[in-house]
Amino acid sequence: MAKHTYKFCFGPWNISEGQDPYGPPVRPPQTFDWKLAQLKKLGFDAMMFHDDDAVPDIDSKSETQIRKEAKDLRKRLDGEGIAAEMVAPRLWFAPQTVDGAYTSNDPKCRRYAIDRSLRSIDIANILGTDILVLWLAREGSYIRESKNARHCLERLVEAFDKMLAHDKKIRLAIEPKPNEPMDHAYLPTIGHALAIAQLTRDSTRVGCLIESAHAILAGLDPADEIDFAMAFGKLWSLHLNDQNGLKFDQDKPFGSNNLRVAFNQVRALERNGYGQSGEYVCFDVHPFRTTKTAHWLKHLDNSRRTFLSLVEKARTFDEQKAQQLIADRNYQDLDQMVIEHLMGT
Ligand code: GLO
Ligand code: MG
Repeated sequence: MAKHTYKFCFGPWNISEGQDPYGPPVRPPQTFDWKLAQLKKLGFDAMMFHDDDAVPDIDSKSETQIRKEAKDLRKRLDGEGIAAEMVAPRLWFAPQTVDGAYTSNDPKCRRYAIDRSLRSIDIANILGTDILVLWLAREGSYIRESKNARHCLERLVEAFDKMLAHDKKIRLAIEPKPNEPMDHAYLPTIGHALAIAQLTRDSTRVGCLIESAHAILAGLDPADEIDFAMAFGKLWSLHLNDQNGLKFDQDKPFGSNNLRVAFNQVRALERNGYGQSGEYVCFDVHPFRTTKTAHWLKHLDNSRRTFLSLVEKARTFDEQKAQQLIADRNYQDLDQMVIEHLMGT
């Protein structure tokens, strides 16, 4: 098994203030500069960007202004030695995205979503990343009869094709999530993301991003999703976190809920050589709402600590002994062996 070191990142939204549908923020908002400084202090390598994290109020700005601000940001990032891991169009805030973005029933809104995505690609170019992440937040329905799912898939393909044509190098990493905010999303799993790639003008540039919590919400094991995506060479980014069952998207620290599921994700990453083509390990985690300002960055540092401990656990797992137990179909002892390995006994 090739040994290598991992590179880590998170996004400015992962230093969140604690607002939820039932209550206001509980930590004071901080500037982007402060968040960038914390990322550097924590020793992370890169930052993820929504288009409007990179260029605030993007909808009110001209293409020239957007490019100028992106260039200024690039200079700052270079100065700090921080890379941009990806750019993602935030297609779920604007009034034009109320009924979906690429799959809205209103053609004007679909046009807005595509235009904004093309601007995001321009920003990605300037920031020096070839990855556009597409979390398709509102591409689904609350009411099944409100949209024609077949047309919606065609509209998704049309939008992806426009992005692929806009820039010959850009790669689209689809981040599937089965629900929330929608009742049902059109691309709920990695299988759906990789299947729709086949309908686009360049399937080699349409891949995916796995988020642990999203796989769990789909009732799947994130480790199997990792193996599946990597069998296609299509896992271009990763949002590690944790999730306690079928609830709202919790974005808990990595390993917080189920250490064994986390261990198996790390094993899958190790056996497939994730990171060896420059991919980053991103933590899409949020502080618990109860978190005091003084402990505001713990979830990020702790997720990385857990990840690195689990890399050690994966590398020191007695594969030979495991193989013997497997050959003997003694899965009972294999199960116990994993438990004791994780407990350090
Ligand atoms: C929400 C998603 C979200 C995306 C991010 C990047 O459930 O995980 O955090 O990862 O907006 O597009
Ligand atoms: Mg995510």
